[in-house]
Amino acid sequence: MVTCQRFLVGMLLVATAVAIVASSSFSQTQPGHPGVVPFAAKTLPETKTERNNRMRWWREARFGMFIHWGLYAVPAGEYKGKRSEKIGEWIMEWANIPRADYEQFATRFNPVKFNAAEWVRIAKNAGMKYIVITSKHHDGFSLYDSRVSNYDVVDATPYARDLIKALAAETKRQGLKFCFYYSILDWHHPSQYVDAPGKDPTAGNGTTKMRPGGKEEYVAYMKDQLRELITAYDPAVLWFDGEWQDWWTEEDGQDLYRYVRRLKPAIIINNRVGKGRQGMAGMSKTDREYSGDFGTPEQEIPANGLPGADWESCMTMNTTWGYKSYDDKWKSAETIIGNLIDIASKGGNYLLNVGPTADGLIPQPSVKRLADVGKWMKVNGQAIYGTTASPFATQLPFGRATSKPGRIYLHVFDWPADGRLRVPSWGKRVKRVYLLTTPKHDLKSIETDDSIEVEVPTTAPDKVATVIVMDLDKRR
Ligand code: JFZ
Repeated sequence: MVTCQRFLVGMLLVATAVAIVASSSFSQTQPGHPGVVPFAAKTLPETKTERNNRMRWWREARFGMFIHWGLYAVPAGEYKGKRSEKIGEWIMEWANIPRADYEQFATRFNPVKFNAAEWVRIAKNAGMKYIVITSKHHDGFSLYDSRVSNYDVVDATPYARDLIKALAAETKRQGLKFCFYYSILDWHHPSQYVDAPGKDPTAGNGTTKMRPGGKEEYVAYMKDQLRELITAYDPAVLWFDGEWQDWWTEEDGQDLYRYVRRLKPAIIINNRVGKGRQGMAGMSKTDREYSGDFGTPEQEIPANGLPGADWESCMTMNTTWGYKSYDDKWKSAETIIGNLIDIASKGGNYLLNVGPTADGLIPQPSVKRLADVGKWMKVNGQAIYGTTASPFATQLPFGRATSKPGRIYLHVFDWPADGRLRVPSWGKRVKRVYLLTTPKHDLKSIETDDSIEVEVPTTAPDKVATVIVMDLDKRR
């Protein structure tokens, strides 16, 4: 009796899978598409020096722009009058939108106001050194001209032009690094379906199931897309996501890591390619070797520095990654500057997000705050770029610190009312102390047995964070 039932369940599953495949009018061509360049079999292991050379630009950059853009900007957080506190790019999940209905948004995605030069100018002017844009998010829609899918901006939208091509060229023209976000979870690919109570099997969901034999096809599809993304747009970072599926393993992650690094040995890949990441804290577990070059805390900043670890905290400017017309919970420019300083003082990078509208504009509240951050970075950038973590064992009561060889930058948030800044000794002798903005004017300082007292102006030169430089006595 049991066997018959199991057979019936099996048949039902296959039937469902077949139904799902048929449900989407958009086909996914088979892997091995003609015209894709052959695979370069280059050995991977790299020396510490080679790794340091590969990671150098990224470690020195410290500040990047994340761009979540796609079909979800069309409903902008509302579906059939239904709104949600949930993140906008997950509308296919929380509004339980079947694949065939969600695809209709493509017919309304026409970003005629998109201006690649303006977007890159906004990032560059804010002091950002690299841009990471969603080439394909969980909804499976490709924001570039994919030759292995016609569910993309060129074949499926009235815009019908390759957005990514324009942005990649402009990013490089203005001297920033161009990078991609790519989701392993794919709510559109016929290999995956949803088996959750009350959910349409073709809607979005935190987890999907893989139909029998679907994984090989899907991995080949991903590899085809990643090859065309790398060979056509030459990204400096691959920022994977959606890896928390039970059908995705660390071995899959290691294989994909090797595949991508062999296509472009200098590329940098985050730890969401494999299974190492521990939730929102984002750093990789240590019970074994996990694939990926850097940890990815999300919407949070580690309490303390992570010496020797490469990590990057990604964060929204309001409470959504993808555009929602009604999300106005914007962080202040002061908070964003404080986060950047806090993250740099702990040896990390800050990947700050914008969610453009469907007609191609970065929301004005984001533009305004990024311009304000840029004003601070124009004056104080040297205290962020190319710095390493604070040398102080404990958190400074008045702010944070960043380091360079022979120099400490103090970032003072809470200015001493008595005009005396007390810096705990940390074993180094200070040669000179001065405001970053007045390098020729020394500030008086006296060393006590456990601190250095610096005489500072009565009012804070910068109301957000004033940088004081301490040049160290190299002799000891
Ligand atoms: C993921 C995406 O789902 C989200 O849409 C956005 O792209 C963000 C940058 O990354 O968000 C996550 C990822 C992991 C968890 C929660 C949200 N998690 O581990 O709980």
